[in-house]
Amino acid sequence: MREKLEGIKADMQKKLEYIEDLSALEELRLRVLGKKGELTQLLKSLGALPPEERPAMGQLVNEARQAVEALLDQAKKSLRAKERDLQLRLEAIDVTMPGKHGAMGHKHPITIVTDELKNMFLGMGYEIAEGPDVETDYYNFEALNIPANHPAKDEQDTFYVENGFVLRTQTSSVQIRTMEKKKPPIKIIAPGRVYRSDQVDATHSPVFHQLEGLVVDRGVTLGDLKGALSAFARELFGETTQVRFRPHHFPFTEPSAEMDASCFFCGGKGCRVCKDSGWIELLGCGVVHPKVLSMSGISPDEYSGFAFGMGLDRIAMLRFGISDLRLMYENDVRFLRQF
Ligand code: 2NM
Repeated sequence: MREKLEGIKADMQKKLEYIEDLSALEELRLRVLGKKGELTQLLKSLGALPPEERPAMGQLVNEARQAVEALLDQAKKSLRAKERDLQLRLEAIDVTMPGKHGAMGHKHPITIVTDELKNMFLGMGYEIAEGPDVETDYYNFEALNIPANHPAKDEQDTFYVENGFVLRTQTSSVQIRTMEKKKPPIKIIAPGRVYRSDQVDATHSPVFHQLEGLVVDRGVTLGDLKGALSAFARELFGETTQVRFRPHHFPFTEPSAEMDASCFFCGGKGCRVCKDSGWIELLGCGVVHPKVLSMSGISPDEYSGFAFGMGLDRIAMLRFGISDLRLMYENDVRFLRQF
């Protein structure tokens, strides 16, 4: 009996050396201490001994049982610790590993320029106004004092949608809508897409972008227009920029002008950017026609205003040295990635 017990203990100690996980340990425990385990069987067999031998043997078996349980306990603790170590190692995060970089998009050059100009005008106290791309004939032409027989209304220039709607040919319609809704003082810019039925080439596209501005208040003069727009030109092209105004004609302004800025590239000496003229044509402008004010419900006797409009595509091309407008609408990533 004594030998058997020693044998069980020794066997257990040997097996424990090879056990690597908790489930194998449990298997071993059942084999020794389970209902049909070796020790349990031994304990049962005590009944067959003569009564005087039973207490001593019983004590021996119990001691062996305690020793085996202690061994199992110890093994269990060290296996648990080993498993936790492994788990911690597997779950460890190496914060020094380089991160995964998602592909970043790029802003379109027209978006960059639009954002910059918006910020310049916001800084001068303008608000940003928006309106629909699909317009009525009234807002796109009539309210701007463009008569029914005006060449701009020709189907060759304007996209007509069904039921007399048009794709707006300038963002002035946004300004008309603002004048109808709001009392002066009005000080807004309207950037956005505009549409004209143009043949595509290096400088023309049926979709392009404009930024128009409108200021209406008591006592607004041509002098205010010149001051505001030359300040804008200096912010856009630099402090030393000169401007000049050339007489022009628009149905919605009187007087009307075009404004040139001295070339930011050569400073006015003449270069390929300004085509040797020293000047860059920047925008159209004028004093809002009294008829335009009164049609939108603003009394021209009480109020006056100035307005201006510029092409954002052309400014983006100048800014980034882009020579062909078509590049801006092809969305070739090799082009877009450069901005
Ligand atoms: C331009 C040039 C000159 C203009 C006029 C108006 C309005 F709504 F007040 F009549 N909005 N924009 C205007 C004036 C636009 O673009 C070259």
